[in-house]
Amino acid sequence: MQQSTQVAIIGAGPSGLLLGHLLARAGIHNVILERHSAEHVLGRVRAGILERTTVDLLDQAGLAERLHRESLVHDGIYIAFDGQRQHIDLKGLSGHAVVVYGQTEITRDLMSARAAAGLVTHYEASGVALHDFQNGQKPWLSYLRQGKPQELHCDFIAGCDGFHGVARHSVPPDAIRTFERTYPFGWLGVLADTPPVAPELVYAQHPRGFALCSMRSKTRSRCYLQCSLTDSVEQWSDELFWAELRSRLDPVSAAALQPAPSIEKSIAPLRSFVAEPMRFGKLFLAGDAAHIVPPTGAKGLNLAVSDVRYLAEGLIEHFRERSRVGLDHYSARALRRVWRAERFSWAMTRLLHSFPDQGSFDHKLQQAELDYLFSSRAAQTALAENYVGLALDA
Ligand code: RFL
Ligand code: PHB
Repeated sequence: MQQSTQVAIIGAGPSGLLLGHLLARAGIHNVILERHSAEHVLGRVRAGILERTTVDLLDQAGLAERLHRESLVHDGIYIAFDGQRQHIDLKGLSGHAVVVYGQTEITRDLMSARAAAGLVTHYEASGVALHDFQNGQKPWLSYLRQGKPQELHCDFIAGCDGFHGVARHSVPPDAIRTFERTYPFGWLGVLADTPPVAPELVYAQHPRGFALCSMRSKTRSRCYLQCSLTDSVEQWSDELFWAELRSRLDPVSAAALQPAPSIEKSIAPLRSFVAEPMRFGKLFLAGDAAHIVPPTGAKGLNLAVSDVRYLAEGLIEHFRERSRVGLDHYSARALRRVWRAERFSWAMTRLLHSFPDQGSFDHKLQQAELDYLFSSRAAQTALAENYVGLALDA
């Protein structure tokens, strides 16, 4: 079967769904192709922290009604180190707070808005392949639905298909440059119905490894432990997880920890990755398809949202005014913000994790950096400004 649309979007994660929503609001027809089922997409537990720029955009797009009802506003975070817990007053230092609202909930809100507007998402679309996006012709996608071959013809393709997606891999190797750092550890995450150990997130540096106590609500915690890349989820019983978490926290946080059965448990490797540019003719990459940050800075989803905002602006300008300016600037504009978030995410990762190959000098520097952070308002301000999210380019 052959279909056509103005913008064909690959991937129904937050990037693809949000782009589809912003375009549809501007009267631009779009179709999303997603490899997995809607249930599978909703079952992935991921991000939890939203920057104000993300909340503002969701607000402007009419998507934040439930978010305002159910999210938690956090004016600060804690950093635990050497038996102490230091409060970083994000709001006091930067003027802004962050919002706790799970990626699952944003995805659910976006899916409901898309269904209510009658917009088309083809779930379980397999074998998506990209054609004619670089040669000045009209691009199109081929794929299979229930085993039957399909074609989707379009003016532009948006590759919102995450790090392992097909879009970036379809670009000829000589047209793309990639920058990557992998880390010699992963994060083991547990979701459980137990009250958070503190009213705000606790990031802990400890000789046994990094730990993070985050949350989804006042009764549901999301906690992470730095783990070995060779660890498997089966090796980590709930008892072992909570005991290890307790051992890495400061005494005040540890005393508040109430172990509970896990609802979800998963391991994610940590990676820094950027692909340049983010445009190839009529193909645009957005979100994790173009870049990955280690989760320590809570930036991945927020970057996906800022990419989508820039891309939607460019596409809307193109279809309304026949102007190429926004699309021509998309890649450079998005990458500027991406690299600043890459820097911050790398710095937070380096500051808070134990690196197996770290020598005694590096270890001392890490301790000195935390000591400086605990005692300097300027250092805390720099952290706060980045954590709450840098302003978007005009
Ligand atoms: P996604 O969410 O990976 O969605 C991509 C979608 O594309 C589909 N797909 C395909 N569809 C069709 N054909 C193909 N060939 C396809 N290949 C893939 C996939 O099935 C999927 O549905 O990318 P997107 O939309 O760019 O969104 C990015 C975010 O998901 C990601 O950056 C964040 O989750 C990162 N992240 C965090 N970000 C934050 O801003 N704040 C946080 O607090 C935060 N915490 C985290 C995180 C990521 C984590 N993990 C698991 C890596 C915590 C963790 C543990
Ligand atoms: C989360 O709640 O999942 C979360 C919060 C902060 C991070 C990473 C993950 O830095």
